[in-house]
Amino acid sequence: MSLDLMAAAKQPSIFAASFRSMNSWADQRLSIALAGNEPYICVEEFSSDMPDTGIFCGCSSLVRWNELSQQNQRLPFVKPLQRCLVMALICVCSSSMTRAQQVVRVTDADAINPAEVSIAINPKNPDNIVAASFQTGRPPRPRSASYNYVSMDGGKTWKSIPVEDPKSLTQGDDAVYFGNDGAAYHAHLSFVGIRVARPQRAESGILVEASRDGGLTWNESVPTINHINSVTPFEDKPGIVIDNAADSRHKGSVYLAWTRFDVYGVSDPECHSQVYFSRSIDGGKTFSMPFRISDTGGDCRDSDNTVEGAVPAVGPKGEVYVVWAGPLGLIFKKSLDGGLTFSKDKVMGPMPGGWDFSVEGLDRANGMPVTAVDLSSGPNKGTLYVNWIDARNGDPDVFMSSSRDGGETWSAPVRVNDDPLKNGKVQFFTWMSVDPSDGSVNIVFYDRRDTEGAQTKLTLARSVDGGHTFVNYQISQAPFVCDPKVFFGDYSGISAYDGRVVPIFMHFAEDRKLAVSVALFHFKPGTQNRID
Ligand SMILES: [Ca+2]
Ligand SMILES: [Ca+2]
Ligand SMILES: [Ca+2]
Repeated sequence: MSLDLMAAAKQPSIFAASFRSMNSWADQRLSIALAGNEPYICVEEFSSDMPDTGIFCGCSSLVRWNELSQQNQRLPFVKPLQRCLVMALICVCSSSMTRAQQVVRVTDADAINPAEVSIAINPKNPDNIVAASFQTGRPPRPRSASYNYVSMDGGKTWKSIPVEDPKSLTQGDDAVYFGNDGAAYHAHLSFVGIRVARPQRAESGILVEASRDGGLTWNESVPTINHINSVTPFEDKPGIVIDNAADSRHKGSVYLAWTRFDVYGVSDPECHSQVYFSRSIDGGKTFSMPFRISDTGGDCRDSDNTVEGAVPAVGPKGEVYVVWAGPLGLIFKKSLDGGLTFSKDKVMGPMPGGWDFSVEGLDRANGMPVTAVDLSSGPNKGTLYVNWIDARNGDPDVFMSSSRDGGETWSAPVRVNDDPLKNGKVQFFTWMSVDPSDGSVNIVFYDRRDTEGAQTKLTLARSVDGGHTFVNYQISQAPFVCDPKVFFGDYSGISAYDGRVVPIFMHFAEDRKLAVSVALFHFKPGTQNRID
C-alpha cells in the first residue's frame, strides 16, 4: 500500500483530496464494509484501457451514497488486487475515527471548577469505575478539596463522594488505581500554609485511602508522608500503581512516587527538588519510610528544571519502573526487589523545550511523562511504554517510546498525534493506559490541531500493535475555549480494560464553568473496531 494511502486512511480529509475525476467508465463492482453497525459502500470501476491503475468510485455511508456516486472519482496507483482491502480499510478507519461516542458528565451541576482528573476501571467488575478530581471552594469546604466519583454502570451515571478532610486542609493532585482484588486506592495532597511567610497553620503530606466496595466508602486517610507544623519540605504530585502482575512476588503492593521540594516554588539555587518513593505491603494500612530515588535532583521553581511527573509502573514479574522529567530530560529508574532499592538514574532521552510550556488560555501546561507496562498475555507482554509531550518538532507533540528489555534500550519516539508535522498546533496534558486484558496502548490528550486561539478539543489515540502505530479518534466533547482566569489543573486521565477505554477530562461547559466528563469508547479487544 502506498504511503499516500496510509495517510489517506488516517485522515478522511486527505482521503477525499486524493481522488480525481475520471473520464472513462467500464465494469463496476460494489462491495460493502461494515464499521460498527453502520454499512459503508465501496464501488470499484474497472477500465479496460487502464488495467494497471485500478479505478475506484468511492466509499460512503448509505445516507451519503447518492451524493458521492455522482462525483465520478478515482483513487490512483493501486493494483486491482489491493483495491478492495484499501477501500475497506479507509471506510472502517475514517468512519470509526469520526463516529461519535457517548460523552457523560461526571461532576454534579453544583461542582465548582473541578480539575486534575484520574480514573480507574475495576478489573473485578468493569462496570465499576472510580474517578477523582479536586474542586475549589464548594461549600462547606473553603479550599481546594478532593472528590471521588463512582459509577456502577460502566460510566453512564456517576455519584460524587467528598474525600474526608477532618483538619480542613487543602487537597488536590488526585490519583486513583485499582488492584486486581477489586480494592481501589486514592492518593492526594493534604496541606496548608504554602507560599505564606508565617502561616498560622502549616502541614504538608500525601494521604492514601482505600475502598473495598468499589469506591462508595473509603477507609480513614493513611499518610504516605506527612509533616506537621511545617510546609518544608513540600510533598507534591504523587503517582500511584498497584502490583497487578500475576507472576509477581510482590503482588498487591501499593507504590507511590512523588516530588519533594525543599521549598515549593522558589528560585534559590540552594533549593532542590528530588523524587521520593514509598510502598505499602498491607493494602494501604501502613506505608514504608519514604526515601529518595533520584540521584540528580532539580530546582524548586516548578518548571523545566524541576524533577516532576514520577508515575510508577509494574512489570510482569513485579519489576517497579519510575520515569520522570527534569533538567536532564526523561529519567528512568528500575527496582527488582519490590521497591526496596533502585538502579542508578539513566537518561532515557531528551525532552526538547522541557516539560513546562505555555499554552494560550492556560495558566500553565506540561508534557510530563506517564509510564505503563503491558501485563496482558498478548504478544507485547512486558513491553514498557513511556508517553510524554515535547517540542522537538517545533510545536508540542505527543510521543511514546517503548522498551522490550526492561528499560535497557528504547525505541525511537513514535509521534502519537497524526496531524501534519510542524503545523504549529499544540497538544497538552497527555495520559496513558495500557489495557491489561488486550495490551492495547491508549492515550488521551488535549488537541488544538484544527482549532484557533484558546479553543480546545480532545483526542484518543490507540495502538494495537505494541505502540508502532496509533489511530487517532476525535473525542465527542464539544470544543471549548480555555479561560486563563480559571485553573485548568495539570493533567488528564484514562483507563482501559478489556476493550473499554474511558478518557476523563476537564472542560469548560455552561456559563464557561469547568466540568469533568468521560468519553465511553468500547473496542473489540485487540482491534480498532468500535463496538460502542
Ligand atoms: Ca497539580
Ligand atoms: Ca519549557
Ligand atoms: Ca503539535
